[in-house]
Parts: sequence; C-alpha cells; structure tokens
Amino acid sequence: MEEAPILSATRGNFRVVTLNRPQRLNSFNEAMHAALQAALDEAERDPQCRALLVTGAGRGFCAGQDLSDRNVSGGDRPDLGRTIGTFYNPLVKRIKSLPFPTVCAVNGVAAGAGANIALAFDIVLAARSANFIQAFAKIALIPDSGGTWFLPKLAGAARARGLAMLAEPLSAEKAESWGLIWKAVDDASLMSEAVKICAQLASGPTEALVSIRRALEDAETNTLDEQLELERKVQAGLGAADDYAEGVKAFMEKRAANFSARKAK
Ligand code: T3D
Repeated sequence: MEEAPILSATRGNFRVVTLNRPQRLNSFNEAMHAALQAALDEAERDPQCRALLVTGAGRGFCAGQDLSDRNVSGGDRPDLGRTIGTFYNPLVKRIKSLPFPTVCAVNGVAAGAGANIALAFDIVLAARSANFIQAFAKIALIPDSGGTWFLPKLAGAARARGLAMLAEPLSAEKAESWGLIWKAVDDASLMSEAVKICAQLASGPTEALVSIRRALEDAETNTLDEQLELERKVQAGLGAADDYAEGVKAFMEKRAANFSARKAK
C-alpha cells in the first residue's frame, strides 16, 4: 500500500504538515493535493490550531508537479489551465488566507511549483543545503503558483528574469540575501528553528498576526494615503479586541501575555 502523501501532526497549539512522497521529491499528484487540502481543512476547523508548519519528507521539499502524470504520448496534451485552476491557484490563495500564521521549512530542493508554494508562507526558513529552482523554462513553461508575482516583488525584476529564464538553482543563502526568504539555517537545526518560530507565532495574537500579513499585502497596491487609512481601521479593530487589552496589561505587569485562542470557523 502506498504511504499517505501528507502527514499531519498536532504539536500543542500548532500543526506540522509534511509533504510525503519522498521517492518523487514530494512532487504533487492529485492525491497529494487532495490530502493537503484535507489537512488544511482539519487545521482550520480546530480552534486550538494557531499556526501551521509545512515541510517535506526525505531529501527534498517539493519538486512541483509530478511530471510522470504529464508524460503523455501521441497527440494528447494535458490541460494545464484546468490543473492550475483546480489545484495550484486555490492552494496558493488558501495558504495566503489561512486564519493563522504559517511557516515553511524548506528541507531540500524546492523546484517548480514547489518553490513558489514555499514563497506563499508567512515565514520561510530553508536548510543551507536547500535550493530553489524555477524549473519551468526547462520544460517550456512559465513560473506558476504565483512565481511571476512573487519573484519580481521579492527579488526585483532583473533577478526574477534571470531565475525564471535561466532556471538555475538559487542557494538558500542567496535566497535569504535576495529577500526571497526569512533565513537560511544549518541543516541540522532547520526543524528546531522552524518549530521554535511556529511555537512563538502560535502563542502570539493570532488576529493581529494575520492582519499584519493582509496589511503588508494590501500595501503592494495601495497609495500611502490608502495604507494609512487601512492602518487606522485595522488598528481600531485590534484595539477593541481582548488580545490588545491583555498585551498592554501583561506589559504593565511585567509578565508574558496570554493571548486568547483562535475562534472556530
Ligand atoms: O502540470 C500542471 O498541472 C501545471 C503545473 C505545473 C507546476 C510545476 O511545478 S511544473 C515544474 C515541474 N517540476 C520540475 O520541472 C522539476 C523536475 N525535477 C528536477 O528538475 C529535479 O528532480 C530536481 C532539480 C528537483 C532535483 O534534482 P536531483 O538530481 O536532486 O534529483 P533527481 O534524481 O532528478 O530526482 C530524484 C527522483 O525524483 C527521480 O526519480 P528516480 O530516477 O530516482 O526514480 C526523479 O525522477 C524524481 N522526480 C523529481 N522531480 C520530479 C520527479 N518525478 C516526477 N515529477 C517531478 N517533478
């Protein structure tokens, strides 16, 4: 029997989800997409879950689409518009809109959609030995799963063109120095660092953390005036919430804040 393509474990107040097709570098087939969505459903339904950590089993993080499902013969052609619309786009949008902070621990190569899905997380850590490959041009495609949006925004237009057109591996350290990811860390400490960050986020003020994600994204298209107004409105809402009262009280009492649990969906 084939192993479950996604492993999901509860760790206190957060979940660890592992892409688990290591023999194919955790590349996506439809079963893995469905299992990942189910794991996200479960995490969202659980009010105790206040952060998500995603990583890969084995030596790779994710090699994008499983190309053995695309190796068609004769005149047959796969409908990539359908698969992207059905699987990849909803996944990226979902990661970006999860109601709790997200961490990605890139344990090894992240290629194709695997690289861009990683970039959708709030905090991306990568093992120093990992690399990111916009492998698409090698098979005559463009970066998808948000690649053409993330790359120029994070790394600038010249680097985005180079990464996408040359499809060369980008080391974790360079990904950090180019601003694509939060940090490259020693391989041996990847998971402990990722767990530490995820635990910190899971004990944080969930609504404020998710509002930070949204506000920074809105800033991409807003004018300064619009963004100042957005900050005023969001701050008004957060200021009226229990977590702010608790944060201020904890500060005054010189103790750690005890932020409230996430509300069930
Ligand atoms: O199709 C749609 O729905 C549209 C959406 C597209 C999204 C996409 O992601 S398109 C891009 C697809 N991905 C790629 O093009 C990457 C393909 N993989 C590679 O280029 C290399 O495997 C890596 C650079 C990622 C790693 O190289 P290396 O030398 O470390 O490992 P390897 O030997 O190539 O791979 C190890 C095994 O995993 C190998 O199997 P084997 O020979 O041991 O039986 C290899 O075939 C398999 N594997 C790796 N990537 C994929 C894969 N099998 C199927 N699909 C893969 N994407």
